[in-house]
Amino acid sequence: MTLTDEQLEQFNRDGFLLLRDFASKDECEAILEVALEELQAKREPIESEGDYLEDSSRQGTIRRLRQVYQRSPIFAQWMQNQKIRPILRQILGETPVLALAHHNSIMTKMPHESSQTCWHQDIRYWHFSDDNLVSVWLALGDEEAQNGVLEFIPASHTMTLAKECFDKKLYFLDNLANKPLIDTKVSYDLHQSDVVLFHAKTLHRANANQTDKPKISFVYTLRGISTTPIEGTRSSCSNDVILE
Ligand SMILES: O=C(O)CCC(=O)C(=O)O
Repeated sequence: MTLTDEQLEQFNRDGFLLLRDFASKDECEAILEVALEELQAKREPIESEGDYLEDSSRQGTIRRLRQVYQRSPIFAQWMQNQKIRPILRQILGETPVLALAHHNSIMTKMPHESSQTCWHQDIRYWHFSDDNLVSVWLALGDEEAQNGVLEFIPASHTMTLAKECFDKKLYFLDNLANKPLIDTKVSYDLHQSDVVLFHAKTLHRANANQTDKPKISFVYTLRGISTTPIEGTRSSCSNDVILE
C-alpha cells in the first residue's frame, strides 16, 4: 500500500496523517491481549505517572510499557509489518529503520490517575543527525478528548519556534503568546485499527483520561537510514532494525 500524492502532500504540509482502519481487528486484538498481560504483570521496563510527574504517589500507575519490540514477537511483528513499509519509505524518502531507543512503547492513559501530556515536540529529548523521523500511532480502542486522544498543531514541524515559546523542560507554553498557534490545533476521534503518522517535530499533546476505562495505544518511531543517532546519547542505545 502507498499514499496518494494528496496524502503525502498532506503529511508534508501538516506533519501528521490519519490512516483509518489500517490495521486488522485480529492484529489489534492480539497486540491488546499481550499488552494487557504485560500491564497486569507490571513488567519492566515501565515509565510510571510518578516518574513523569516526579510524584511518588503515582509510582504505581503505568504510563508506558517501554522496549516492547524486545518483549514479544506480537509487538515486533506489528513494528515490522510489510503493509506500512512503502508508506514509511515515501515519508522518509529512504529505507526506514526502527529507532528503538525512544517510542517503542505501549502507551496508556489510566482512568483517574493519568495526567495530561503538555504540548511538545518528540525531538526535544532525542539526539539524531537530523529530524527525518516519523512515529506510528496505533489506536487499540476508542480515543477521544475525554480519554486523551492526541491533538496536533498543523505545520508546526516546519516552524522555527523561539526558545521563549518553551519552558525549561521544553514544553511549548500554553500561554497568551502561543495561543494563536494553539488555537489551530486539530484532533480526530480514533477507533481500534486507526493509525496516525506524525513527524518528530510536530507539536502534540493529550488530555488526562477522564473516563473509567484505560486507553491503550501502540507507538513506535522510525528514522531514515541516513539519519543517525548521535554517539554517546540515549538515542544511540539500541540495536536499530533496518526495514528493507
Ligand atoms: O500521553 C500521550 O498519550 C501522548 C504521548 C506522547 O505524546 C509522547 O509520548 O510523545
